[in-house]
Amino acid sequence: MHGNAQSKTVIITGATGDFGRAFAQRFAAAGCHLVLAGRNAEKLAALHASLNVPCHTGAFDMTDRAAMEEFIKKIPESFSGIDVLINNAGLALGQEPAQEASIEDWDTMIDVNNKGLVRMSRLMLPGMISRQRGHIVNIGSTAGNYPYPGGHVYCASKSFVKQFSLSLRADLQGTGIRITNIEPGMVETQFSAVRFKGDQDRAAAVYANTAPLKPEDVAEAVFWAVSLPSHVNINRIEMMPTTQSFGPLAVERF
Ligand code: 8X3
Repeated sequence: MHGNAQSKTVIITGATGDFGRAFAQRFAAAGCHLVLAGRNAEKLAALHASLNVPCHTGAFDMTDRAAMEEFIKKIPESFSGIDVLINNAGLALGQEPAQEASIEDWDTMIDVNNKGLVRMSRLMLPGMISRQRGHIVNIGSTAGNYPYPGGHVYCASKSFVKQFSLSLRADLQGTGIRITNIEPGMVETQFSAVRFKGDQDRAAAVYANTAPLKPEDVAEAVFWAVSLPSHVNINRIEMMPTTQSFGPLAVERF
């Protein structure tokens, strides 16, 4: 292993989701101390109990700015020297054409994927800068690079994450703080069950008869970027299953 990941304190949002759990397990395996944020206190407690490293957990909703600020204010001293923020909380809701999509779903995606992510970043950066070390890993998506039917706000929210990540790098030059955007394609998780609001058959069809990435594959990419020596910044990692590639542009014919 490169660097000294084992001595790091890592905060993970969306910690009880499939990605969050895989990230927690990967960094715990390296001996990191973890701060786990999620909405469900019971699931956080279960995850905490399954990990053999010091953990602090906090249950709040990423759309609740006051609760987020309170959570950050109350991080115990022994966990407060955060080295790595993994902005993982995020979701897709719906895949109807834009003109039929739910505006509430659009608001929720923007609130969590974008507003939640920028607020967490803004709140954690001053401490990282004062400690002269830190790494923000944003969980983007191939959806931020390639549009697809019904992707509208989800795709746009992930493009936002990509550009925000790159722009942060410009502002943080001279601070030593690293920024990485991880852009996975298809990964078999609860992502599609959430997108399709519990329609398990439709969700399962997304991953049927192919070989999607696993959350552990994404965790390995995150861990690699964080483990590199501090003079190396990985700007972006775009990753897909080998079974996923590109289609032609669509042409309307008369
Ligand atoms: C998830 C990948 O292609 O379902 O971010 O949008 S995709």
